[in-house]
Amino acid sequence: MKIRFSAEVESSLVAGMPVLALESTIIAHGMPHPDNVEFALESESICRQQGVVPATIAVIKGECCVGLEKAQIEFIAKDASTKKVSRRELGIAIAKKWSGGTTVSATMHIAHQSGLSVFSTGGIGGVHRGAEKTFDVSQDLISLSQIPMVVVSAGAKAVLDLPKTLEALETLGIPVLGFETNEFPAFYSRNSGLCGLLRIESPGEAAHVYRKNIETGLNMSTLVVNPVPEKDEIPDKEIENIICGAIKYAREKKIKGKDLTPFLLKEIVKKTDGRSLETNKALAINNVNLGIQISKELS
Ligand code: PSU
Ligand code: MN
Repeated sequence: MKIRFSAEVESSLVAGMPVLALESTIIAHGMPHPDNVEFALESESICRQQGVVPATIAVIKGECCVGLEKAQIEFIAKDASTKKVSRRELGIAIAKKWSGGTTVSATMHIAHQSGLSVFSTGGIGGVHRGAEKTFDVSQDLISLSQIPMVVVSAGAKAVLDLPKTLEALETLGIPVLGFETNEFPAFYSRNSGLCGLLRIESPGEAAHVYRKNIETGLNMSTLVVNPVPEKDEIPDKEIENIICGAIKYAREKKIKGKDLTPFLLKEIVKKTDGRSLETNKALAINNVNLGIQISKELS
């Protein structure tokens, strides 16, 4: 596979230094401009401060890029033609010379092909509410079951059906480790009421389980779920009504498929007067911090 590496990422990979993969749909379609640029640059600078090279991944004019220049981040964050590229659109995006933010599924593919093993995102995609009628289940779950990495997320996005998502993770054979918790976090909130995860206390434990999976010849990811910090969370009870309202509005407007998640996130930002955006940034940064520590353990 043809990959364009930034000089920084390339030299770190050659030297065996820790590199953390970061996705770009969260930048292009998950947050408004200019917050998205600030978030992306902050994520990268936190990595560098702690001695880990950030590898933000995106497709730019048909090229799979691993490690972006500031101007490239600004381009995908701002340009209205930026697509949402999941793994099924990867070949199309390259053939058609598209530019796009890569979702968790596409980012994992490119990251793994590049030799990266740790990836931090905000919240993974999963089983949508009403999936028994719509069949809307994120490709993220399939990629997690097929690509061996450590993926750090604040659970699955709260707009989803979390119990069904957790069941699907089990069916697909994806181990879910709770960082300092045994409860599946609910993205904006720390709690979902879904307990019984294996609780880990350190980044080293995540690295250890990942290594054992690899040794066992298993190709699925190790999903580390990391609750949003308490000071940044929007408790379940406060956000649930807003989420239900946003889903209802999306149904009225017949928003579906890949447009649904970005629509819901945007709607929730509006209805919380921007508070959900602050929470989204905080949980994603929290995941970057944990990803940094795990990538150091593994390098
Ligand atoms: N985490 C966030 N914001 C996002 C996403 C994750 O905090 O926008 C993106 C990821 O790229 C994920 C995608 O892969 O949302 C899920 O989209 P879908 O539900 O269409 O599979
Ligand atoms: Mn979908």
